[in-house]
Amino acid sequence: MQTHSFCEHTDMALNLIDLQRFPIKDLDSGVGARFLAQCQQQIDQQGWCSFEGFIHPQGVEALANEAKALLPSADTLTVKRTIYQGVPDDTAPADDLRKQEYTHTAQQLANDQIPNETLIQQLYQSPILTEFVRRVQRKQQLYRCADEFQALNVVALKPQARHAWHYDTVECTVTLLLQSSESGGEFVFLPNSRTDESEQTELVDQLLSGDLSNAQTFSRGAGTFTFFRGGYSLHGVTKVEGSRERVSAVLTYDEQPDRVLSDEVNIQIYGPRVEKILNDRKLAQSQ
Ligand SMILES: O=C(O)CCC(=O)C(=O)O
Ligand SMILES: [Fe+2]
Repeated sequence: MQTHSFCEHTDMALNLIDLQRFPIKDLDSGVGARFLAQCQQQIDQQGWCSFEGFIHPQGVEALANEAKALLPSADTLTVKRTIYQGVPDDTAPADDLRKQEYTHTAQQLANDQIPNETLIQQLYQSPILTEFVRRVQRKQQLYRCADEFQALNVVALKPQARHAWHYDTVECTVTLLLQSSESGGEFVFLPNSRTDESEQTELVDQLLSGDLSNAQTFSRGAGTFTFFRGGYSLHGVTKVEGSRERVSAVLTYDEQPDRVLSDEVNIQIYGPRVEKILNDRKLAQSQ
C-alpha cells in the first residue's frame, strides 16, 4: 500500500508539523477551514496568533540539532538601531527613549548559510506552509522573501543576551522557536502599538523605560509557530537566563515576488561576510 500521496513526497517538511492539531493541508473545507477562520480572527482581533506544539516533539528535536550544528558557522552580529530601524533623529531631545539607539548581540545564520536540504529550509520552502501563512494574513499574494540573505534566518541568543525593542520592516512576522531558554528569553510585545498614522507613545515609552506591566507575552515552548504584526507592534526578547541559548527561526514573506534588500541594508544587517560576498560579485561582474 502506498502510504504517501504525491503531494507529501514533494512537501516532506509537512511531516514535521502536527497536522492532527493544525490541519493546514486543506484550508477550504471541514476542520482546516474552521482552523483558518480562527487564526484569521485572532490576527484581526489581537494582532497575533501562536501555536504551541505546531512542530511535533521529534521534529523539534531534529530542527534544534540541525540548527546547533550550523550555528558555529554563524556570524556574531551586534545590532545597533532605533526602534524604527532608521537613523536616530538628531533634533529630538537627548533623553527621548523613542529616538535612541538600542544594541543587542546575536549569533545569526543568514538565508545563504542555511542549505536547501536542511529541514528548516524545506519547511520554509513548503508550498503548503506558505499558503497557510498567506491565508492567515488574508493576502491576495504572499511570497517567500526573494532576498538571498533575509529570507530565512536562524537567530541564537546566548545566556544574558536579549533582543532589543523594535518594529520590523515587514507588516507580519512569522517565527518558529527551535529551542527555548531555561528561563527569561521571553517574546514580549505591545500588540498594534502603532498604525500608519499614529503611535501609542505612552505605552511605548513605558516599555522602553523597562516597565513591562502593560506588555504582553505568552507561553512559547520549542516548536511554537507564531504570527505577529511586528511592523506595527513594538517587540523584543527579554534577557536569556540559565545556560541554554534561545534559538529562533525568522521566516520572511513579502507581497512582492521579487523583493530584495539593497546591498547597503544587507551589509548593515549582516556585516563583513556579506559585504565581501557583494563586493567580490561586483568585482567579478566588472571583469
Ligand atoms: O526571536 C523572536 O522571537 C523575535 C525575533 C525578532 O523580533 C526579529 O527577528 O525581528
Ligand atoms: Fe522583530
